[in-house]
Amino acid sequence: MEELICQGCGVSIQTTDPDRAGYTPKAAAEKETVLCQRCFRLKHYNDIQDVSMTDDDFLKMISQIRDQEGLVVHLVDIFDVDGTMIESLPRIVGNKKVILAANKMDLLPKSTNHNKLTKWLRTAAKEAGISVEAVYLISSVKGHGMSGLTEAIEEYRNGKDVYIVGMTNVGKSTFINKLIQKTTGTKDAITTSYFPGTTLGFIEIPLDDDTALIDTPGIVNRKQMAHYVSDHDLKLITPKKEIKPRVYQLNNQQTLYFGGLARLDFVKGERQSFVCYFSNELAIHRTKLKNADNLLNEHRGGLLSPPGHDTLEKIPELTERTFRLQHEKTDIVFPGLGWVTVPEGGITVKAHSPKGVQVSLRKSFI
Ligand SMILES: Nc1nc2c(ncn2[C@@H]2O[C@H](COP(=O)(O)OP(=O)(O)OP(=O)(O)O)[C@@H](O)[C@H]2O)c(=O)[nH]1
Ligand SMILES: [Mg+2]
Repeated sequence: MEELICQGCGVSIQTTDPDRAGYTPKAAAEKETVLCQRCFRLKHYNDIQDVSMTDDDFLKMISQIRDQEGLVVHLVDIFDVDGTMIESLPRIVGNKKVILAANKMDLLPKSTNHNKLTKWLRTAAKEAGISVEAVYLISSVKGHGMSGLTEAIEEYRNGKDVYIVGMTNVGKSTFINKLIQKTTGTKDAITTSYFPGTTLGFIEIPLDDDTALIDTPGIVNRKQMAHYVSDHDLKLITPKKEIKPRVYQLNNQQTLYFGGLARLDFVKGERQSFVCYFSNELAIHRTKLKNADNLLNEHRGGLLSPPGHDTLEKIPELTERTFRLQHEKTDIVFPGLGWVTVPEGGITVKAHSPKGVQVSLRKSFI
């Protein structure tokens, strides 16, 4: 019998063990369009079932691409470039031509300078050990930038297969769905969700008689905030609309709390503005540095949430790191949560984030 693949997530279908990935009741497996039970539940109830696949299982699957010919489209999430650019990508997928596409552009302010951002991304890719043929800025949800990217794919694929590769949750499946919708009119062909780790196997979308566009499972990055927060909190910290930057004029010895998930202390330097790019729904609180510890102890899970009261236990303790900002326009990045742009240099800040989610600095990209 030919192996059946779930059309939603690419997992191999099995009808014997409800607790294992790919389970489908026998009757459902005989239908024309086969969907595993997990995809069915995600689609209809937005409810995610855990699967017993390790991070290594995912990585091994992606590594199968190494021996194939084709073009790689590396999708990153523009809201979390640091957490989604794959270090040394060629080591995983082999030496192939790579197009870099930064997805979720609809989240950045409309005034964002695209030329500057494209250059910034090219440099970031180079620093990550990836040499790219071209860089595209897209929004898979809105469809922005898609035609330029599809033309480039056609040009660079040289009549070969195309692999859409990226960390979990960057929008690979959403991107392919948009392409399918544009060509056939069918909506939401593949399963997508805001949970990381949705796609479990390769899903081939034929391009012509011999070649295909292939959706792949995401690579897991444990440094992402998404792995430490509850489903409810993940929904809240994930921006859905264009981010409205929130600007705070701070004196030194003042602190900003981003919910109760992260914190930035202005330790030393002249009064200046801190421009915050986070989900519009995430509450930001300003307090005096000397009161900051108390505030957290008393109000974490309440005024300072997320984390919600019931999910406090899940989040690791906040750990701190001190940075001296030398240059103008630096972003202090809380991976997966957002960033704070400091327009002028010459100040000292202390950034707090859950243990495992490491704060970093970058040259501002907006
Ligand atoms: N704002 C915004 N959200 C997007 C965009 N593209 C995808 N998303 C959202 O990002 C989340 C993840 O999308 P998926 O398409 O499932 O991501 P994936 O890369 O296939 O994830 P895995 O299969 O887990 O590796 C979903 O909540 C999508 O709605 C976009 O262009 N803009
Ligand atoms: Mg997917």
